[in-house]
Amino acid sequence: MKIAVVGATGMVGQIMLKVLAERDFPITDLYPVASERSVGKKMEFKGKEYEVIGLQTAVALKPDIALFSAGGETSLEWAPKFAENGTTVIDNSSAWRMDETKKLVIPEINASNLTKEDKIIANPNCSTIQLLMALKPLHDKFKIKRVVVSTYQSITGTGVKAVEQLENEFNGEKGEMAYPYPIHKNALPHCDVFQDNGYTKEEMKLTNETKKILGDDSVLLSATAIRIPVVGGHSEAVNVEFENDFDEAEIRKILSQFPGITVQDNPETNTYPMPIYAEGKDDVFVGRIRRDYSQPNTLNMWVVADNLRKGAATNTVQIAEYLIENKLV
Ligand code: A2P
Ligand code: 11C
Repeated sequence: MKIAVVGATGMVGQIMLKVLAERDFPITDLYPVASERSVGKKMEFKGKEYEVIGLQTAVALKPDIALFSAGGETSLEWAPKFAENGTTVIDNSSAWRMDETKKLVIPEINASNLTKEDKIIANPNCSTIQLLMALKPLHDKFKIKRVVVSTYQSITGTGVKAVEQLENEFNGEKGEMAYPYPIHKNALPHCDVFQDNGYTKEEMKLTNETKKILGDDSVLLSATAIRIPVVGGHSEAVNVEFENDFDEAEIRKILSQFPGITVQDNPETNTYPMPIYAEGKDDVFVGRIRRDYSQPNTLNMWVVADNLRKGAATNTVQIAEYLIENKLV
Protein backbone atom coordinates (compact mmCIF):
# COMPACT_ATOMS: atom_id res chain seq x y z
CA MET A 1 0.00 0.00 0.00
CA LYS A 2 1.11 3.54 -0.83
CA ILE A 3 0.30 5.61 2.25
CA ALA A 4 0.38 9.40 2.63
CA VAL A 5 0.32 10.99 6.08
CA VAL A 6 -0.88 14.57 5.64
CA GLY A 7 0.22 16.65 8.62
CA ALA A 8 3.09 14.21 9.31
CA THR A 9 5.09 16.80 11.26
CA GLY A 10 2.17 17.63 13.59
CA MET A 11 1.22 16.29 16.98
CA VAL A 12 -1.27 13.69 15.67
CA GLY A 13 0.67 13.03 12.43
CA GLN A 14 3.75 11.95 14.35
CA ILE A 15 1.69 9.53 16.44
CA MET A 16 0.11 8.21 13.21
CA LEU A 17 3.61 7.31 11.97
CA LYS A 18 4.40 5.68 15.29
CA VAL A 19 1.16 3.64 15.27
CA LEU A 20 1.69 2.59 11.61
CA ALA A 21 5.18 1.34 12.52
CA GLU A 22 4.07 -0.42 15.72
CA ARG A 23 1.22 -2.26 14.00
CA ASP A 24 3.42 -3.26 11.06
CA PHE A 25 0.98 -1.65 8.67
CA PRO A 26 1.54 -2.99 5.11
CA ILE A 27 3.36 -0.04 3.52
CA THR A 28 5.31 -0.17 0.25
CA ASP A 29 5.67 3.61 -0.14
CA LEU A 30 5.31 6.20 2.59
CA TYR A 31 4.71 9.88 1.80
CA PRO A 32 5.03 12.26 4.76
CA VAL A 33 3.18 15.45 3.76
CA ALA A 34 3.17 18.84 5.47
CA SER A 35 3.01 22.55 4.66
CA GLU A 36 5.45 24.23 2.26
CA ARG A 37 7.42 25.33 5.36
CA SER A 38 8.41 21.72 6.04
CA VAL A 39 9.02 20.45 2.49
CA GLY A 40 12.46 18.80 2.29
CA LYS A 41 12.62 18.16 6.05
CA LYS A 42 13.78 14.65 6.95
CA MET A 43 11.59 12.26 8.95
CA GLU A 44 12.38 8.77 10.17
CA PHE A 45 10.09 5.76 9.80
CA LYS A 46 11.19 2.24 10.80
CA GLY A 47 14.86 3.23 10.66
CA LYS A 48 14.60 4.71 7.16
CA GLU A 49 14.77 8.40 6.26
CA TYR A 50 11.95 10.08 4.32
CA GLU A 51 11.68 13.59 2.92
CA VAL A 52 8.57 15.65 3.64
CA ILE A 53 6.68 16.54 0.45
CA GLY A 54 3.96 19.07 -0.38
CA LEU A 55 0.28 18.38 -1.02
CA GLN A 56 0.36 18.83 -4.81
CA THR A 57 3.25 16.36 -5.15
CA ALA A 58 1.43 13.89 -2.90
CA VAL A 59 -1.83 14.01 -4.93
CA ALA A 60 0.14 13.25 -8.12
CA LEU A 61 1.74 10.19 -6.47
CA LYS A 62 -1.76 8.64 -6.16
CA PRO A 63 -1.43 7.04 -2.72
CA ASP A 64 -3.93 4.23 -1.99
CA ILE A 65 -4.79 5.81 1.37
CA ALA A 66 -4.14 9.30 2.76
CA LEU A 67 -4.39 9.79 6.51
CA PHE A 68 -5.16 13.47 7.09
CA SER A 69 -4.47 15.46 10.26
CA ALA A 70 -3.55 18.93 9.07
CA GLY A 71 -6.58 20.94 10.21
CA GLY A 72 -10.06 21.45 8.78
CA GLU A 73 -9.16 23.97 6.09
CA THR A 74 -6.47 21.75 4.56
CA SER A 75 -8.95 18.84 4.58
CA LEU A 76 -11.75 20.84 2.97
CA GLU A 77 -9.48 21.97 0.16
CA TRP A 78 -7.32 18.88 -0.38
CA ALA A 79 -9.28 15.76 0.58
CA PRO A 80 -11.50 16.06 -2.55
CA LYS A 81 -8.39 16.46 -4.76
CA PHE A 82 -6.93 13.20 -3.41
CA ALA A 83 -10.33 11.46 -3.63
CA GLU A 84 -10.88 12.54 -7.24
CA ASN A 85 -7.48 11.08 -8.08
CA GLY A 86 -8.41 7.66 -6.66
CA THR A 87 -7.03 7.95 -3.09
CA THR A 88 -9.19 7.03 -0.09
CA VAL A 89 -8.89 9.78 2.52
CA ILE A 90 -9.37 9.17 6.24
CA ASP A 91 -9.70 12.58 7.79
CA ASN A 92 -9.09 13.40 11.42
CA SER A 93 -10.38 17.00 11.26
CA SER A 94 -13.94 18.18 11.94
CA ALA A 95 -14.34 19.22 8.26
CA TRP A 96 -16.43 16.27 6.98
CA ARG A 97 -17.85 14.70 10.13
CA MET A 98 -21.38 16.05 9.90
CA ASP A 99 -21.56 15.91 6.08
CA GLU A 100 -24.47 13.57 5.34
CA THR A 101 -22.60 12.00 2.43
CA LYS A 102 -19.61 11.03 4.62
CA LYS A 103 -19.38 8.21 7.16
CA LEU A 104 -18.18 8.93 10.68
CA VAL A 105 -16.40 5.80 11.82
CA ILE A 106 -15.23 4.10 15.00
CA PRO A 107 -14.15 0.65 13.73
CA GLU A 108 -15.45 -1.29 16.76
CA ILE A 109 -18.87 0.32 16.26
CA ASN A 110 -19.75 1.01 12.63
CA ALA A 111 -16.95 0.15 10.18
CA SER A 112 -19.25 -2.43 8.59
CA ASN A 113 -21.12 0.49 6.95
CA LEU A 114 -18.06 1.29 4.81
CA THR A 115 -18.01 0.53 1.08
CA LYS A 116 -15.56 1.01 -1.80
CA GLU A 117 -17.50 4.15 -2.73
CA ASP A 118 -16.44 5.92 0.50
CA LYS A 119 -13.52 8.03 -0.69
CA ILE A 120 -13.53 10.50 2.20
CA ILE A 121 -14.10 8.92 5.61
CA ALA A 122 -14.33 11.01 8.76
CA ASN A 123 -12.63 10.18 12.05
CA PRO A 124 -14.69 11.43 15.03
CA ASN A 125 -13.51 13.96 17.60
CA CYS A 126 -11.26 12.52 20.33
CA SER A 127 -13.67 13.12 23.21
CA THR A 128 -16.50 11.53 21.18
CA ILE A 129 -14.51 8.38 20.33
CA GLN A 130 -13.70 7.42 23.92
CA LEU A 131 -17.23 8.25 25.10
CA LEU A 132 -18.90 6.20 22.35
CA MET A 133 -16.61 3.22 22.94
CA ALA A 134 -18.08 3.04 26.44
CA LEU A 135 -21.66 3.94 25.47
CA LYS A 136 -22.23 1.76 22.40
CA PRO A 137 -22.30 -1.70 24.08
CA LEU A 138 -24.50 -0.30 26.87
CA HIS A 139 -26.85 1.37 24.37
CA ASP A 140 -27.26 -1.93 22.53
CA LYS A 141 -28.34 -3.66 25.73
CA PHE A 142 -30.19 -1.03 27.80
CA LYS A 143 -31.02 1.77 25.29
CA ILE A 144 -29.77 5.21 26.25
CA LYS A 145 -32.27 8.02 26.89
CA ARG A 146 -29.93 10.80 27.97
CA VAL A 147 -26.24 11.39 28.69
CA VAL A 148 -24.70 14.20 30.76
CA VAL A 149 -20.95 14.38 30.28
CA SER A 150 -18.22 16.65 31.69
CA THR A 151 -14.81 16.37 30.07
CA TYR A 152 -11.37 17.04 31.53
CA GLN A 153 -9.26 17.46 28.41
CA SER A 154 -5.53 17.23 27.83
CA ILE A 155 -3.75 20.26 26.38
CA THR A 156 -2.33 18.02 23.63
CA GLY A 157 -5.79 18.23 22.01
CA THR A 158 -5.03 21.88 21.24
CA GLY A 159 -1.60 21.13 19.73
CA VAL A 160 2.04 22.02 20.16
CA LYS A 161 1.36 25.68 21.03
CA ALA A 162 -0.63 24.66 24.11
CA VAL A 163 2.06 22.28 25.34
CA GLU A 164 4.56 25.12 24.98
CA GLN A 165 2.26 27.52 26.87
CA LEU A 166 2.05 25.14 29.84
CA GLU A 167 5.84 24.55 29.82
CA ASN A 168 6.50 28.30 29.70
CA GLU A 169 4.09 29.00 32.55
CA PHE A 170 5.49 26.13 34.62
CA ASN A 171 9.02 27.53 34.15
CA GLY A 172 7.87 31.10 34.83
CA GLU A 173 8.74 32.20 31.30
CA LYS A 174 6.81 34.37 28.86
CA GLY A 175 5.77 33.07 25.44
CA GLU A 176 2.99 32.70 22.92
CA MET A 177 -0.45 31.93 24.40
CA ALA A 178 -2.57 29.12 22.94
CA TYR A 179 -5.39 29.94 25.37
CA PRO A 180 -6.89 33.30 26.46
CA TYR A 181 -5.83 32.57 30.08
CA PRO A 182 -3.04 30.74 31.93
CA ILE A 183 -3.46 26.95 31.81
CA HIS A 184 -0.93 26.10 34.55
CA LYS A 185 -2.81 25.61 37.85
CA ASN A 186 -6.06 26.41 36.03
CA ALA A 187 -9.17 24.86 34.46
CA LEU A 188 -10.76 26.52 31.43
CA PRO A 189 -14.46 25.82 30.72
CA HIS A 190 -13.65 26.45 27.08
CA CYS A 191 -12.58 23.87 24.46
CA ASP A 192 -12.68 25.05 20.84
CA VAL A 193 -14.74 28.14 19.89
CA PHE A 194 -18.03 29.36 21.34
CA GLN A 195 -21.20 28.87 19.25
CA ASP A 196 -24.29 31.11 19.10
CA ASN A 197 -26.16 28.77 21.48
CA GLY A 198 -23.68 29.38 24.36
CA TYR A 199 -22.05 25.96 24.01
CA THR A 200 -18.54 25.45 22.66
CA LYS A 201 -17.91 23.65 19.37
CA GLU A 202 -16.30 20.78 21.33
CA GLU A 203 -19.49 20.37 23.38
CA MET A 204 -21.69 20.36 20.27
CA LYS A 205 -19.38 17.84 18.56
CA LEU A 206 -20.14 15.46 21.45
CA THR A 207 -23.91 15.98 21.03
CA ASN A 208 -24.03 15.76 17.24
CA GLU A 209 -21.41 13.10 16.52
CA THR A 210 -22.95 10.77 19.13
CA LYS A 211 -26.32 10.76 17.33
CA LYS A 212 -24.64 10.17 13.96
CA ILE A 213 -22.39 7.31 15.14
CA LEU A 214 -25.19 5.54 17.03
CA GLY A 215 -27.52 6.22 14.10
CA ASP A 216 -30.09 7.27 16.68
CA ASP A 217 -31.39 10.85 16.92
CA SER A 218 -33.38 10.00 20.04
CA VAL A 219 -30.23 9.86 22.20
CA LEU A 220 -30.02 13.15 24.12
CA LEU A 221 -26.62 14.42 25.24
CA SER A 222 -25.58 17.50 27.19
CA ALA A 223 -21.84 18.28 27.51
CA THR A 224 -19.51 20.61 29.38
CA ALA A 225 -15.93 20.50 28.06
CA ILE A 226 -13.08 21.64 30.33
CA ARG A 227 -9.39 22.07 29.50
CA ILE A 228 -7.06 21.09 32.33
CA PRO A 229 -3.24 21.23 32.63
CA VAL A 230 -2.79 17.56 31.84
CA VAL A 231 -1.07 15.61 29.08
CA GLY A 232 -1.63 11.93 28.39
CA GLY A 233 -5.33 11.78 27.79
CA HIS A 234 -8.84 13.10 28.12
CA SER A 235 -11.05 12.08 31.06
CA GLU A 236 -14.84 12.14 31.15
CA ALA A 237 -17.37 11.99 33.98
CA VAL A 238 -20.38 10.36 32.33
CA ASN A 239 -23.94 10.10 33.66
CA VAL A 240 -26.20 7.88 31.54
CA GLU A 241 -29.93 7.35 31.88
CA PHE A 242 -31.22 4.18 30.18
CA GLU A 243 -34.74 3.16 29.11
CA ASN A 244 -34.22 -0.16 30.89
CA ASP A 245 -32.84 -1.10 34.28
CA PHE A 246 -29.44 -2.74 34.62
CA ASP A 247 -27.30 -4.69 36.98
CA GLU A 248 -23.90 -3.16 37.86
CA ALA A 249 -22.15 -6.52 37.44
CA GLU A 250 -23.71 -6.87 33.99
CA ILE A 251 -22.44 -3.39 33.03
CA ARG A 252 -18.88 -4.38 34.03
CA LYS A 253 -19.17 -7.63 32.09
CA ILE A 254 -20.52 -5.97 28.93
CA LEU A 255 -17.80 -3.30 29.01
CA SER A 256 -15.01 -5.84 29.68
CA GLN A 257 -16.12 -7.90 26.68
CA PHE A 258 -16.17 -4.97 24.25
CA PRO A 259 -13.02 -4.86 22.10
CA GLY A 260 -10.79 -1.88 22.92
CA ILE A 261 -12.15 -1.35 26.45
CA THR A 262 -10.32 -2.11 29.67
CA VAL A 263 -12.29 -1.89 32.91
CA GLN A 264 -10.22 -0.57 35.84
CA ASP A 265 -12.63 -0.42 38.73
CA ASN A 266 -11.95 -1.42 42.31
CA PRO A 267 -12.47 1.14 45.10
CA GLU A 268 -10.88 -1.24 47.63
CA THR A 269 -7.52 -0.97 45.86
CA ASN A 270 -7.94 2.61 44.59
CA THR A 271 -8.16 1.25 41.07
CA TYR A 272 -9.57 3.66 38.48
CA PRO A 273 -8.43 5.08 35.13
CA MET A 274 -6.11 8.11 35.02
CA PRO A 275 -4.61 9.98 32.07
CA ILE A 276 -0.96 9.49 33.07
CA TYR A 277 -1.47 5.74 32.83
CA ALA A 278 -3.58 5.88 29.64
CA GLU A 279 -0.82 7.74 27.78
CA GLY A 280 0.65 5.72 24.93
CA LYS A 281 -2.07 3.06 25.14
CA ASP A 282 -4.68 2.28 22.51
CA ASP A 283 -7.48 1.15 24.83
CA VAL A 284 -10.26 3.17 26.42
CA PHE A 285 -10.26 2.76 30.21
CA VAL A 286 -13.50 2.74 32.25
CA GLY A 287 -13.91 2.87 36.01
CA ARG A 288 -15.90 4.39 38.91
CA ILE A 289 -18.87 2.39 37.62
CA ARG A 290 -21.79 2.94 40.00
CA ARG A 291 -25.54 3.42 40.07
CA ASP A 292 -26.86 6.98 40.27
CA TYR A 293 -29.33 6.76 43.18
CA SER A 294 -30.90 10.14 42.37
CA GLN A 295 -33.06 8.68 39.59
CA PRO A 296 -34.01 5.25 38.15
CA ASN A 297 -32.05 3.35 35.45
CA THR A 298 -29.09 5.73 35.69
CA LEU A 299 -25.35 5.04 35.82
CA ASN A 300 -22.19 7.02 36.56
CA MET A 301 -18.77 6.15 35.13
CA TRP A 302 -15.36 7.66 34.42
CA VAL A 303 -13.84 7.18 30.96
CA VAL A 304 -10.18 7.90 30.11
CA ALA A 305 -8.18 7.48 26.88
CA ASP A 306 -5.07 8.83 25.17
CA ASN A 307 -6.62 11.49 22.95
CA LEU A 308 -3.77 11.34 20.43
CA ARG A 309 -4.03 7.52 20.18
CA LYS A 310 -7.56 6.04 20.24
CA GLY A 311 -8.92 9.59 20.06
CA ALA A 312 -7.07 10.30 16.81
CA ALA A 313 -4.14 8.38 15.28
CA THR A 314 -5.03 4.82 16.33
CA ASN A 315 -8.68 5.13 15.27
CA THR A 316 -7.59 6.49 11.87
CA VAL A 317 -5.09 3.66 11.35
CA GLN A 318 -7.71 1.09 12.46
CA ILE A 319 -10.08 2.42 9.77
CA ALA A 320 -7.29 2.01 7.19
CA GLU A 321 -6.66 -1.55 8.42
CA TYR A 322 -10.37 -2.33 8.07
CA LEU A 323 -10.38 -1.02 4.48
CA ILE A 324 -7.44 -3.24 3.57
CA GLU A 325 -8.73 -6.35 5.37
CA ASN A 326 -12.08 -6.00 3.63
CA LYS A 327 -10.61 -5.14 0.22
CA LEU A 328 -12.30 -1.73 0.15
CA VAL A 329 -9.18 -0.01 -1.26
P1 A2P B 1 3.88 22.06 9.27
O1 A2P B 1 4.65 21.34 10.32
O2 A2P B 1 4.64 22.20 8.00
O3 A2P B 1 3.26 23.34 9.75
P2 A2P B 1 -0.40 20.52 14.75
O4 A2P B 1 -1.88 20.28 14.81
O5 A2P B 1 0.38 19.72 15.71
O6 A2P B 1 -0.09 21.98 14.80
O7 A2P B 1 0.07 20.00 13.27
C1 A2P B 1 -0.53 20.41 12.09
C2 A2P B 1 0.04 19.61 10.92
O8 A2P B 1 -0.62 20.04 9.72
C3 A2P B 1 1.52 19.85 10.67
O9 A2P B 1 2.10 18.70 10.11
C4 A2P B 1 1.49 20.99 9.66
O10 A2P B 1 2.65 21.09 8.86
C5 A2P B 1 0.32 20.55 8.81
N1 A2P B 1 -0.26 21.69 8.09
C6 A2P B 1 -0.74 22.84 8.61
N2 A2P B 1 -1.17 23.66 7.62
C7 A2P B 1 -0.96 23.01 6.45
C8 A2P B 1 -1.18 23.31 5.09
N3 A2P B 1 -1.72 24.46 4.71
N4 A2P B 1 -0.80 22.40 4.16
C9 A2P B 1 -0.23 21.22 4.53
N5 A2P B 1 0.00 20.87 5.81
C10 A2P B 1 -0.35 21.74 6.76
C1 11C C 1 -9.50 19.02 21.79
N1 11C C 1 -11.05 17.59 20.61
O1 11C C 1 -9.01 18.25 22.60
C2 11C C 1 -10.06 18.58 20.46
C3 11C C 1 -8.95 18.30 19.53
O2 11C C 1 -12.30 18.43 16.25
O3 11C C 1 -10.63 17.12 15.85
C4 11C C 1 -9.39 17.85 18.17
C5 11C C 1 -10.29 18.81 17.46
C6 11C C 1 -11.12 18.07 16.45
O4 11C C 1 -9.57 20.21 21.96
